[in-house]
Amino acid sequence: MNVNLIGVPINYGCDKEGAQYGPTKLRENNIVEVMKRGGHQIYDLGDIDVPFICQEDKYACHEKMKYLSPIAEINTNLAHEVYCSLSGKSFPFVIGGDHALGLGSIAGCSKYFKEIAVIWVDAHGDINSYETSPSGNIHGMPLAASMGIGHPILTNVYFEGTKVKPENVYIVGARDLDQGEIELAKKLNLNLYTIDIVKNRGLENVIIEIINKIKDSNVNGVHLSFDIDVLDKSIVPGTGTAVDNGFNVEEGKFLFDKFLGEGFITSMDFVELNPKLDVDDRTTKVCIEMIDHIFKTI
Ligand code: 4U7
Ligand code: MN
Ligand code: MN
Ligand code: MN
Repeated sequence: MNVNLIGVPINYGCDKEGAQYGPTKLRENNIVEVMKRGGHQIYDLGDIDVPFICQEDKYACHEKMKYLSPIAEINTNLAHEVYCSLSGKSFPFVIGGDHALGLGSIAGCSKYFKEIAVIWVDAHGDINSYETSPSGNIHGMPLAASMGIGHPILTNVYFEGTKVKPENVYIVGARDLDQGEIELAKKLNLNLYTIDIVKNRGLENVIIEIINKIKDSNVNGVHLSFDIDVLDKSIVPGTGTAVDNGFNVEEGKFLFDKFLGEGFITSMDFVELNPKLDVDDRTTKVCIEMIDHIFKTI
């Protein structure tokens, strides 16, 4: 298949030095060659422009959200690149950078397919708004904003209104949810598969349930957003908000086998590598191993 590789060298969403070097680090480690091993035509579209904003201006646009204005701008550009990729029959593979970019990916996907499902694989829910966020970091908000919850500057990125309906959102592997996120998940009756649920019911059973639910829904596209912090803290030292009790590499690969093997995934994010926090490039190596697996499966 044709794949468009899109880098988003952003750390404004996590407000931590290092996440912006993810795309460069992955390219230095031959991500394009690795993706080609799966027999695909890979078009590296380079990086989305990320303007420099000084630390002093982080709250310039909103007192409870850091770097709101540049994040909205970057996501608008990303959304259009994803939309154009899909229009040109190329699979968008978006690498970060922090998870604030999920907002743009989903917006582009939504504009193209109209009705979409989102599978959010993450130790976190990323369903905060500025009212519930304990940090003000927008990488904890993209999924909420995509569902139309939060500040209008975020919810109206690329086009006005809701990008994905709550009933079409599936969160997998969560184990560090904030109080406001737990309450929102309940209120919206979200398909939330916490790590406890996954371990109780078994990863395969949970994945099969999600696949069946998606097949029974009337969506035309499925976006898979993979935050590497869903993997256990011990495996990914090079990520900004690592959490223990996570998946191992085999479980991560199994998840890709099942979801990608289904053939219904139409775009993907791969986010939150922070090379500055990494130890002996261990996390980069895990990322490359996962990406190798993804493109051999897809
Ligand atoms: B990531 C957090 F408070 N929930 O909102 C927040 F725990 O994209 C973390 O999943 C968000 O890595 C993590 O700041 C965002 C925190
Ligand atoms: Mn995330
Ligand atoms: Mn996370
Ligand atoms: Mn994180």
